[in-house]
Amino acid sequence: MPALTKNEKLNNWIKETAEMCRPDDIYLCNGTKEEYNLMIEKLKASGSAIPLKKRPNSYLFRSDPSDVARIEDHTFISTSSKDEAGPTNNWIDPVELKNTMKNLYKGCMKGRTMYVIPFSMGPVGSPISKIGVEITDSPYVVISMHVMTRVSSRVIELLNAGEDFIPCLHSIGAPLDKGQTDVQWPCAPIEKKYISHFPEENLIWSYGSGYGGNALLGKKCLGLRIASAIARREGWMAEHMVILRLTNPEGKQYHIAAAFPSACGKTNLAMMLPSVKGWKCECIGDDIAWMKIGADGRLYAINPESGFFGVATGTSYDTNPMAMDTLKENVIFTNCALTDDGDVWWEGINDDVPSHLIDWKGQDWTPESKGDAAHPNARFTAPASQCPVICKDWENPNGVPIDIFIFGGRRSSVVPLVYEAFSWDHGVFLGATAASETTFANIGEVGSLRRDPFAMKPFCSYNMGDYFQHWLNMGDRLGSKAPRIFYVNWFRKNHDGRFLWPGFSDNSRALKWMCERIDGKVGAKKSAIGLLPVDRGLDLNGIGLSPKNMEELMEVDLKEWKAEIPDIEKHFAVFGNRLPERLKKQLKELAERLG
Ligand code: OXD
Ligand code: MN
Repeated sequence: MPALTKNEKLNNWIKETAEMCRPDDIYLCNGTKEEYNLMIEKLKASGSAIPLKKRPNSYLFRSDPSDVARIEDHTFISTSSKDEAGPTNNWIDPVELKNTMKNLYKGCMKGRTMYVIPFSMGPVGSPISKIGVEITDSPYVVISMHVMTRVSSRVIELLNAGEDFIPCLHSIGAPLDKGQTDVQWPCAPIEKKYISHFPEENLIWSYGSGYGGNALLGKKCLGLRIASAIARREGWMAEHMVILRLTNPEGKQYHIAAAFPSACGKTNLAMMLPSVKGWKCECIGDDIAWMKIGADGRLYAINPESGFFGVATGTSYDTNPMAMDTLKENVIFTNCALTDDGDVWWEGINDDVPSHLIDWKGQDWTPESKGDAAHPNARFTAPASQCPVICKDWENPNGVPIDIFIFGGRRSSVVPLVYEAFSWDHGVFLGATAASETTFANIGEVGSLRRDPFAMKPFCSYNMGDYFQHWLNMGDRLGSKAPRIFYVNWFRKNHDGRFLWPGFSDNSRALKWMCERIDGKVGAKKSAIGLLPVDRGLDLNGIGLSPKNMEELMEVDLKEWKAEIPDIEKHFAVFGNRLPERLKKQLKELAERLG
């Protein structure tokens, strides 16, 4: 086999992988438009890509019903000891897991092409960026990686010059016999799906799924799981956060990084059009932030991705007009419904429910049909550069200086709209105890409360007790230059089950309050749980909410909060002696404040 690159480690890995997976041929990707079109032609010919008449260069894909979301039960962190992976991860001994997976990988690419995708997470050459190489047998993954990461000949040049990379091996696990016709969405049965990470050796092995975070290995696997372990070793942060720039009427800029569990409106927040007069919001990233301390001692963030892999369901001109405008062309849609005139449709896109659709399973659908037309986790994959409010600095290799961290979750009760942490340690406590009611972005029970520290529970690839300590350590290093920390809940409901807060563009009111807090322009009142806006501190001009509504929204019910304590204790107990003393102290102080 001729060497594909001048990077010996890469050539050896390609050779070994080909010997194990036995593809019919091997293709080194360069990220060009021609290459994208070549993949699309292949995907059209196999019936996987459905061209959309209404959106130029856009295609609809339908996945296998067993392959519709991230699969946390089949996601593994394989470290030398179980304790290193910690209580929040599924652990299998690396030798055992590699043996199991090598058996699965044996001959798994027969009848298919093995694509080698060199990509950069972050602007090529940024001191915060990292290079990965994904090997995959899925042309859908190739086009998605073109959008979500930077695939280019410049990355190949860096590799040729000897730059190191993170190997990311992926197979859909569906070899083709000679003459066998392919299915629309080839993948392995659920019991054979493995999304495996070996953080001690910076290695990813994924098998059996072609969907999103299971298959586009730059995103959750490298961007968060492997990166979180590297970040801890190297003293930086890899977080599940949107990054946005807010500019006040005087032109002062604030940079905010916010962590919310999946499907809590992160993409909506990242592209928000503020309702507060004179304020501007620009998007830098909608899912992942990599942050390093700069020469001036502040924390600088980049978005390591170059596209949005957003939940389509519920996205509309009301909820996220900027996302809608991003989706006009060059988009990969997955598991949306198809209209008779060749466009995509999903629940919540508008008020017009068509009288006939083809649903995400490829079946005829009418409003009388039983199930949803689009899958609740239907997705769009779109270039970030197409977003009308993308910040001009979104690809700045130096990143943007973060002023504010926000944590939050989806809570229909208990948690008020917005409050500020008393201190860095208290803010870390808020992140470490963040909880949300579950949705469809991950497979599991919908609607139950799960503690999702820093929205990183599915993505932190080492013992989360140590991860909390890493946050405390970063705060110690940042000192007075540390971002201020806030907690929000856009989802509180009244006793009739109606949302108390309009959300979306009105969330800018909470963000404005945070900016004015850091500028010392507005006061705050101390409560048992943190610092709350004082009367009229929150700009409610023109929002039309009654004082009673606002009271309910901001209420801190000591009884309800006391009831949270045993749950937090239970949540913390899982980390045993890895739980930092400083967080135990925060819990004790909260209990004391609650009385
Ligand atoms: C995502 C997720 O897809 O967090 O971003 O599940
Ligand atoms: Mn996410």
